[in-house]
Amino acid sequence: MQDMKEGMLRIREELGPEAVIIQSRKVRLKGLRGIFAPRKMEITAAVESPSRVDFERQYDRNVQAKIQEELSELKMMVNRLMNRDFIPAEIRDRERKELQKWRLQLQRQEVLEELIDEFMTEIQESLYGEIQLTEEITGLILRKKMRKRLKTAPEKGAQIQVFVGPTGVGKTTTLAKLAARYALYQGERVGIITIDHYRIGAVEQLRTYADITGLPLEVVMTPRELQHALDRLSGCQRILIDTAGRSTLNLVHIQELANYLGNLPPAEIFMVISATTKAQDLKLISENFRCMNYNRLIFTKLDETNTYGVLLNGIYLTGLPVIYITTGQSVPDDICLADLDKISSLILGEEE
Ligand SMILES: Nc1nc2c(ncn2[C@@H]2O[C@H](COP(=O)(O)OP(=O)(O)O)[C@@H](O)[C@H]2O)c(=O)[nH]1
Ligand SMILES: [Mg+2]
Repeated sequence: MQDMKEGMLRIREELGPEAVIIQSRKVRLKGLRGIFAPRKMEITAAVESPSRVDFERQYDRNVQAKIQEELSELKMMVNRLMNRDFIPAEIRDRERKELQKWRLQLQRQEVLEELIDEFMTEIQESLYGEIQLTEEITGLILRKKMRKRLKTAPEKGAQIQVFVGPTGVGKTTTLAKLAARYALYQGERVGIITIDHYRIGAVEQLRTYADITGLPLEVVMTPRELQHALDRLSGCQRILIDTAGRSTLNLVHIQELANYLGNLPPAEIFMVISATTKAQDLKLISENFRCMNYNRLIFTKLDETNTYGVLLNGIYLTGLPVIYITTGQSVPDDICLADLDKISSLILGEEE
């Protein structure tokens, strides 16, 4: 080749428009001829593989789209902030009043103050400068935010189900309700174990239920006995384990009970909480019983209170789903699956 221009043309012809020059230099032809002839041009070129080129183009497009997206988000935020300044004072007052009304409603329902603050901030943020608040709109947004936090899970129905929690909350009664459901309604083979031998009359209470339903009952006094009882009941599709209610403040007793459960195969461990529990006590319960590795919640005694914040608080503090709600002393009737829409309505004061 004589010069660069000719080189470029030939490269394009042979390798296509994607070709790039990697190196060029002037060389002499070999032998005697080379000494007298003008120097020739040697060009090294290469073609990038099309897949790599495509990939880089796509990558650039993605980056551009992302930047575009972030820009429009920023624009929207600036617009909102600017609009906010134009909201007349009387409308802003109205907003404050609306939020205050809902704050009071949540306080009446004994929702934790920190959770109420979170809700109020979230409502304000989702409205910022876009629409004017009315009671209806705030209510709808609050319901949506609340619904997002409330959690349930499908009735998992693990073979082994354990009931733990403070004293007198309804562990034994709830176990009896579920045992009857499984045995009578679902026709399952059910076995019951109790590690509650501390309280006089505790075993008798369960024995009465077991006798009525004709279910085998094992009473265990040590962790090793628990293992034996599980072996004896291994033919059962369902093994329900009752535990002694322990004072929330007695960490030694709670740990003692946790030792029983340490070697248990995977199980549903229900923390049973009374709906009449005070908000501050609920914090203690959720923390002090943690060593029991409970993984689901049951709320009892909803028939004994008109404040339902405890359900929301319980889910918020433990991060766990609520599965059952109990609403009375009647075995086996007074139990149902948790209905989150209903719980939200109760907390928002929309249902009696
Ligand atoms: N009102 C009402 N009482 C309940 C409910 N569940 C249990 N109880 C009562 O609460 C008391 C204590 O129940 P128990 O099962 O012995 O509690 P445990 O100590 O946790 O085992 C008993 O009188 C039960 O009848 C409920 O959902 N509503
Ligand atoms: Mg009991």
